[in-house]
Amino acid sequence: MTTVLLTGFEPFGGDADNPSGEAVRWVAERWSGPEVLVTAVLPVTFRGAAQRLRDLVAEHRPDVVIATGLAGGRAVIGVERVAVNLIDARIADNDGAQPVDEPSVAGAPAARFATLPVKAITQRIVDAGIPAEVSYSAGTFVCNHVFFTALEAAASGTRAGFVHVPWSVDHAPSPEVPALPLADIVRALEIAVRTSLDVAVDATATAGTLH
Ligand code: PCA
Repeated sequence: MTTVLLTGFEPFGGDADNPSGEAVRWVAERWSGPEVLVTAVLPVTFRGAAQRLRDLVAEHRPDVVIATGLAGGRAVIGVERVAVNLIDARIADNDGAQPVDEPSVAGAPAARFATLPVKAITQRIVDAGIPAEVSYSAGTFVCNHVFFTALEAAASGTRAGFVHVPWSVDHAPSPEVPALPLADIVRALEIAVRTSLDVAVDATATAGTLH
């Protein structure tokens, strides 16, 4: 049986909502298989989130792992390509911890690439009328830490990666902050899962940036 692990995050940084967690709950409600979908909403703590993800991977042995989180201020879905082995927390996590200049995983390489078909996912989300791009930095906070941990923890042959989402329209902290309808965020995550299951070889068109 093919198994997919899809995670979002709890609110953090004093916000009341996190669209990634809400969207993942919604994807779970709508999922009709035939693959098994396991979902979880992770705590925004360096210690707790990575451990929970490792536990979920060990328990369910998923074929696909997609972690998702909020990138407040971004206007489009960001399909992350690179996880760096670096924690440099600009704010405290929900435990009050604020580690600076520490590795995500001691002794591991400086960076790892997502093993999802990131270009195909991005293209299919755009084709569905939802703005998306390949992103080359997931930051240095809890999301990147979970992304790097997922790539370390996943068994070889597992496809793993991370998708950052903008604020949802209903919960954006102010009208000036870029946001997408929650339904579009949900659809984008469904496309990310389905494309990861169906597309064996990623697209080759450039998704690079000049700066
Ligand atoms: N976004 C944060 C952590 C949790 C989340 O949803 C990040 O981008 O690191």
